[in-house]
Amino acid sequence: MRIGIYGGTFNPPHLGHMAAARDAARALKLDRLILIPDNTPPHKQLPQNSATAEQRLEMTRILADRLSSRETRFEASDIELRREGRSYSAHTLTQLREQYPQEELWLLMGTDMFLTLHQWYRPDIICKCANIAAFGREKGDEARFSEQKEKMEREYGAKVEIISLPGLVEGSSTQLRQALSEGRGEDLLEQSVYGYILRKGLYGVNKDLTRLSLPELRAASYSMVKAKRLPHIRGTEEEAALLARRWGADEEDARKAAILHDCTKYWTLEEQLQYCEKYGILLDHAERNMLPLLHAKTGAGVARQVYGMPEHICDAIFWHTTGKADMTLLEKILYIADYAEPTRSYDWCARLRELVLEDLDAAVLYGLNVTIRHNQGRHNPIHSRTLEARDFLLRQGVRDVCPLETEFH
Ligand code: DGI
Ligand code: FE
Ligand code: FE
Repeated sequence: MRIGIYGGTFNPPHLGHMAAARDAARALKLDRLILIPDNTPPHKQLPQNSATAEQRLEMTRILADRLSSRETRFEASDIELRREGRSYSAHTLTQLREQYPQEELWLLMGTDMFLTLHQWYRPDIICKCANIAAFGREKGDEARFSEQKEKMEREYGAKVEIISLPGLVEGSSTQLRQALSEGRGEDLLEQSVYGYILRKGLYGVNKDLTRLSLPELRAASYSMVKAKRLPHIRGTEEEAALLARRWGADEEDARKAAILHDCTKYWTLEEQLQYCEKYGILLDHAERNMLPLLHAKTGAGVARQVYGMPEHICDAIFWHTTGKADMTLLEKILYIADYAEPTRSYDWCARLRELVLEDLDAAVLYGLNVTIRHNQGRHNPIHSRTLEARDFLLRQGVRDVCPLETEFH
C-alpha cells in the first residue's frame, strides 16, 4: 500500500490544499493520504478569531471526506495535535513508520519546504522513514530542485520524486483569513469547509445563522454530514422545489426544509438522545431505540434553534421520516421528495416519480406502503405514526396504488 502524508497548519484548509492533495494522490498513485494538522509553534502568535486545534482538525476531516474517492482514501489525523508542544516531522514519521512497518510512505511537501529540508530537525530520520514527494511549482525552479534532490539523495539516502501539480491554487492562508474577515474569500474554500466556518463564526465571519441565504444555508447544512449524503440532499431539494411549484406550496420553504432535513443524520444515538433531552423533545419508548427515526426530531430542533426556521418548516422536517395523520402540504412534499428524489434508484421510484405529479396523496400513501414493507422485511417495528398516516389517507379515500396486501404475499 502507498500512503501519503501531508502536514500543514490547515488554518483553514482551502482549495489550494485540496488541489495539491488530489493531484499528489493521483501522481503518486496513493491508496491513502493522511492529512496532519500541526501544532502551531508556541512562538507563533495566533491570529485573531483563529480556529482552535480541534476546529482545524474538524475542517481537515471535512476536506478529507470530500476528497476521498475509489482510488484514494483521504483521512485527517490528530497525531501531532495529541502531542504536547512543537511537532517535528522526524517524530511523526517515526511513529507512522512503526504503525505501518510494511507500507510505502510518501511525505508531501511544497517548494520552500523541500529546498530547506536539509535544515530540518533530523533529516536523516525523515528520509529513512519516508520517501519525499516535492511539489514542483514555478517554472525555472527545476535547477534548484534537481540540485536539492541530488544533495538529499547523496547525504541522506533519500528517495525523492518531484511532482508537478497542474491544479495548484495559489494563495496564502494569511490572505485568506484576511479576506474572510472582510466578507470575501468564500470562493477559495470547499463549500462544506466554508459552511463549518459560517456555523462556528471563525476568522471574523460573523453571520446571523437565522438569516442565511440559501447558498449559505446549504454550505452550513452540508458541513454537518458526510460527502456521500450530499447527492441525496441536493436531489431532495430539487424534487421538493419541483413539487412545490406543481402543487402550489412556497418553493423557498420547500428548499429550506429539504436542505436541512437530514442535517443530524450522522449524530450518534447518544448525541440524538442528549439533544432531545436538552430541548425537551419528547420521545416514546420505541423512538428511544430507533436511531434512524431520531434525526427527524433533532433535525427539526436544529432548524429551529440554530437556523431560526419558522414552525411550519421545522414541522415538515420533524415528520419527514414517519409521516403522520393529516399532514400539511409542505409536510407531504418533504415526506415524498425524500423518496422520489432522482438519486434514489429502487425499482419503485420510477412509478413514484410519475405518481407524485398526478396525485400527491396517492404518492404519500405509496411512500408509506414502501416504508412499511421495507421495515417489515427487516423485522423492524413500524412506528405508530406511520400506520396512522396510512389509515388517515385510506379513510379519506385516497387511491391505494400499491396495496400492501398484494405487495407482501
Ligand atoms: O434519512 P433518509 O435515509 O433520507 O430517509 P428517512 O428519513 O425516511 O429515514 C429512513 C430510515 O428510517 C430508514 O433506515 C428506515 C427508517 N424508518 C422509517 N420508518 C420507520 C423506520 N424504522 C423503523 N424501525 N420503523 C419505522 O416505522
Ligand atoms: Fe431522513
Ligand atoms: Fe433524506
